[in-house]
Amino acid sequence: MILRNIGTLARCRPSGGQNELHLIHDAAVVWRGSCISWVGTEKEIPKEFRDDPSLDARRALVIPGLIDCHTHLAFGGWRADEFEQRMLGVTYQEIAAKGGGILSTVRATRGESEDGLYERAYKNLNEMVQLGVTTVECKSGYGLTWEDELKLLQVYRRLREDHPCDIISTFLGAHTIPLEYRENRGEYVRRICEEMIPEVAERRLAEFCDVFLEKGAFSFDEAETILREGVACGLTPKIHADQMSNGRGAHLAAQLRAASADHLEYIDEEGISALAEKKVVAVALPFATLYTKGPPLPARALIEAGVRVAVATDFNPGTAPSYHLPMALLLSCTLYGLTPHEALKGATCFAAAALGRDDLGSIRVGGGADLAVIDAESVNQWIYHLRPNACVGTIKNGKVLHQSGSWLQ
Ligand code: DI6
Ligand code: FE
Repeated sequence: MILRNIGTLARCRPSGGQNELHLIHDAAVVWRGSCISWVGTEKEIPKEFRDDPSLDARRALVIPGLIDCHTHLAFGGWRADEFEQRMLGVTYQEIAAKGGGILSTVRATRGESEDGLYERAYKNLNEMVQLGVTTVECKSGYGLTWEDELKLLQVYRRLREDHPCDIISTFLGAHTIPLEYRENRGEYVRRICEEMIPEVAERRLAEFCDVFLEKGAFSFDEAETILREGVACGLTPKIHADQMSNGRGAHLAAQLRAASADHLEYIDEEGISALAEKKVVAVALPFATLYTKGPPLPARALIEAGVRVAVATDFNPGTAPSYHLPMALLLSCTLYGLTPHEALKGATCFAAAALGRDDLGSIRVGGGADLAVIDAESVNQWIYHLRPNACVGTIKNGKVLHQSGSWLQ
């Protein structure tokens, strides 16, 4: 298949800085099966491909299929009532201290069946596809008993089998201390380490192990214990780090050579150097900043230090109730000062890096044909306009999953 008549192609290769998108104008992409066989200008399409069937991109912008590298995709219920409270001035921590917040979603999730959670997550994924998303990282963390964590991880396993998107699972049993263990948190940490992590690893239910290192959640020492146990069992660490206070989460991520350190609104200069030195990807989550009215991530300082900054939604019912990744890209510009080009690199090949997946997130020969066709004349125009139906086509492994308008004719 040839996708021709591409106005601008953003290849987003891993080389180069945050703003280097490896653009080609008047481009074409050729794939056979699920794999890209050729990329270049339309004029140069080699003879051997010229008679392949083709799709007309109608001068659109074509980018790699977007990667949402941090979501809590499956959960029960919503928390719109808490949102109203927060707008009236009650803080996230105050709500959590009264048994709301994460614990309220834990109650709702425990009350849901695996099938119910699966159906809802599947629908949400389909809406993400319409925005150009083709790969989604999904965290457990709203079960907090082995049975309920397993239920969430099974949902992700089924999605991995049934849904055309790439689904990457993360075990987040250490999201918060469940109510039953509030007086005995050591016992919960022990259970995570001795009972849950080995089973998750053995049954290959997740690739990553994540911890919410924060006041009211897990301490530095607890996070270190849990993540080291994960490493011992073959799970790569990720950390919810320095989100609402500086808990030296970036340092721990660097020490453990985590795949990513996520949030980081309260990171300090030393933390930035630590991430840079150990090449840990920083994951910016602007919806969470927006909804909690948190301070901005020092994105410019991170980039200048040489840290790759990924951008993701953090989709969850508390601090980021949206899976609109293009809107997260816009917010990473307005809140953190990224440029649209830098933001796009953060949701493509740097997001792939946060997932340890070099095979994803860029348009190159030999890579999977994961593409989003955007009806905009440039990356700047696309992000700045935030037009609701800008994504007119989504292609995953060479198959068209979403199409709108008449670009295919
Ligand atoms: N940080 C967040 O922003 C979410 N989890 C986390 O570790 C919040 C999750 C929630 O409020 O339900
Ligand atoms: Fe999160």
